[in-house]
Amino acid sequence: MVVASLNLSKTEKIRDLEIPIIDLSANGSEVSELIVKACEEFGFFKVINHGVPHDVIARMEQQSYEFFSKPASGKQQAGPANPYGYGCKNIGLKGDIGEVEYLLLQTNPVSIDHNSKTISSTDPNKFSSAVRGYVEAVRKLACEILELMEVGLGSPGPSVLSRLIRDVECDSLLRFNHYPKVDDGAASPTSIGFGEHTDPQILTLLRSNGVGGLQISLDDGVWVPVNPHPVSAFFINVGDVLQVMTNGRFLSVRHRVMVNSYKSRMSMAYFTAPPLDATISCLPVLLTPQKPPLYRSFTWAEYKKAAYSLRLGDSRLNHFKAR
Ligand code: GA4
Repeated sequence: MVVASLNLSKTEKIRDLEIPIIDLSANGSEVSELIVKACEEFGFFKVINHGVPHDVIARMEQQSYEFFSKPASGKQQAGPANPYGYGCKNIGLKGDIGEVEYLLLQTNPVSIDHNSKTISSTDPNKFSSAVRGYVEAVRKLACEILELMEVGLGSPGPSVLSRLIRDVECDSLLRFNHYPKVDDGAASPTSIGFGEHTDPQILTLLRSNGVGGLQISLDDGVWVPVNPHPVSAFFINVGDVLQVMTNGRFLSVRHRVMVNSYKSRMSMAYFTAPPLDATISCLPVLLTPQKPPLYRSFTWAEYKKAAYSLRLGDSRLNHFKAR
């Protein structure tokens, strides 16, 4: 266990900054431009008027709340997170830890139904129907954002990115996190819930319960707190695969979650990933003789294997640079 990583450096800088808010009900071409700009500048933005029905979110949040309210023995029935299942403090397979408990699920219908039986033995159908409804709605939102993004990038023809995550074989994941509030006396108020990292996938769609803690890293170690949004919003971040597919134009943003001593944070993250055998390479529209590919092509399975063989905070993309 690497406990040292829980302490923050005293020299660390925190800065407040307006995170871009994108209203998806606004005019299409303007929205496309704003999405591209946010992905280039921050690799991070919020969306409002996103079309995910309130009751779909509320049902999913309720199920998550009920799961984390169970005694430890009940939660452990969901199986250890290696890598999918219930995890408490241990993150990944290489000894990272954080002040978090979580449930990590694959999102294909067969896995959802199978896992629901151990996650909610009293009412598995209620759990699986909430997950199915939520996944369907957030995947639709992810496709919409990816399509707008490709229009903004000037990519001709049907969207390559949304096709990858619509595939029945896609490897997208759903993660529920519970960051219990820390006892004032027992831990410092700057404890790490989830250490700094980038997401390996294409795009992440995140919701939280209105308790802060998420921070994004801009450059040179400056951290920006992402405050909860007053109206229903999703936080969107660019993952490693999207950085590769845009030839480094979009930033896979480093982020982390801090815990506090006044209120528990709950969040739900949907990670959109391609099928395991999909080849990841730069979108043709972004390749020019002046801008050759920064990364070599690889399959998602290859990338995922590398991710699980490294530590949470390691930079995986360095291993995939073109020669
Ligand atoms: C970060 C993004 C997702 O939460 C996740 C994480 C995964 C895990 O918690 O099992 C990883 C982490 C994440 C990146 C590197 C590897 C894998 C822990 C870890 C040390 C589910 C994912 O896909 O990658």
